Amino acid sequence: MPEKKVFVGDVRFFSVLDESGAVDSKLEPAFSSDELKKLFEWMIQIRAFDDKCVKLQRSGKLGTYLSVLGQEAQVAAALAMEKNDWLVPYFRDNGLILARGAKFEELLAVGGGSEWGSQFSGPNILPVAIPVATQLLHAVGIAWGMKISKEKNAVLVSFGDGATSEGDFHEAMNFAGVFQLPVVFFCQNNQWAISVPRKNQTASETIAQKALGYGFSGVQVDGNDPLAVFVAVSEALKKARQGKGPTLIEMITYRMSDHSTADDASKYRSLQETRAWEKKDPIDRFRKYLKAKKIWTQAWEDRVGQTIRTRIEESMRKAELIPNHPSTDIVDFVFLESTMELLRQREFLEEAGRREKRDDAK
Ligand SMILES: Cc1ncc(C[n+]2csc(CCOP(=O)(O)OP(=O)(O)O)c2C)c(N)n1
Ligand SMILES: [Mg+2]
Repeated sequence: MPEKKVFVGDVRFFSVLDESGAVDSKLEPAFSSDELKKLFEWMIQIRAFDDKCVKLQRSGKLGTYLSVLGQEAQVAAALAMEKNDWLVPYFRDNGLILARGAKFEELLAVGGGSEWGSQFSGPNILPVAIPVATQLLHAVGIAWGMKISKEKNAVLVSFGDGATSEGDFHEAMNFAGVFQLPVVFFCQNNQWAISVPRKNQTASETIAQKALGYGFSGVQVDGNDPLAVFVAVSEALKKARQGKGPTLIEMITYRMSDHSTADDASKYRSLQETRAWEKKDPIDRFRKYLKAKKIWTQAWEDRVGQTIRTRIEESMRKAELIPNHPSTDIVDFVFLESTMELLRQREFLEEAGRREKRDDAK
């Protein structure tokens, strides 16, 4: 039987800075010194905020917290977005959300249990999705709406390597491919999904290649290189806005922290592995690059760090002013017309609230 090749795939790895901070000048984006400094500031800002959030959780002031440590180059993806684009984040995206204009106090309110914080100040940011991969379908829905209404904007949806094992991921990718939707799938492959290593997540060589199965392109990018992340996301968003369909970006990075403040990663991964990734730290690398360009000085970083710490302290007071929810919200937004059972539960919650107030007054 005669045979012919019917499909040939191609997946590239893209980086601009190497691990020592040396740049491939042909690929360097045209940033001014101020823009480069801003990018660095965003990264040290999220690292400082992250550190504070872990401490606040430890002292009982925040709920379970998921650290962004090691993944700070994600901020570059937010900086690549335009105002009218939409960001659909997951639970390890505080860097993306802040760089898109949300305030520390809003994230602190969310971390403390108030959904009012989710009305983020930045433009077009969906609330953080906690159920793994559900947000991919929301993103595709928004992108479909954009296409129908002929808007020339795009959606960036962010998720982890673990999310690629969910049906939602495949449904979203398939739909986006068939309808050529303006969406960028931004997969932060940090090598772990809680205790499940990347090699147990999928048998395919790369996550990026999964896009080929759905009829669009996938690219791997060095996720600890903020310039590479910026260039790859900018190009993919531009392509989406021009009506040329979706892209899957696999950002290769590493979760330096435990999965969350409720986890202990030393139980399932080696210190040796974590140490090897320490050498690829995105902030250290970018600092070396800025230093070589004579843009960075220790005095400047210290000054910026001090301003950030002051702003974080102020935001803790502001977060307390964001109200919490009445407990009846749990039942009030389930159905348009409530059921007898929910109404019974509502009465119970109201009575519990009244009891709490009486006890407080005593
Ligand atoms: C639908 C669903 N199943 C399970 C969980 C519990 N869970 C929370 S995070 C997580 C792993 C996510 O890994 P990954 O997608 O790689 O993101 P990362 O935490 O590494 O950033 C799991 C299984 C959940 N939140 N939602
Ligand atoms: Mg992961």
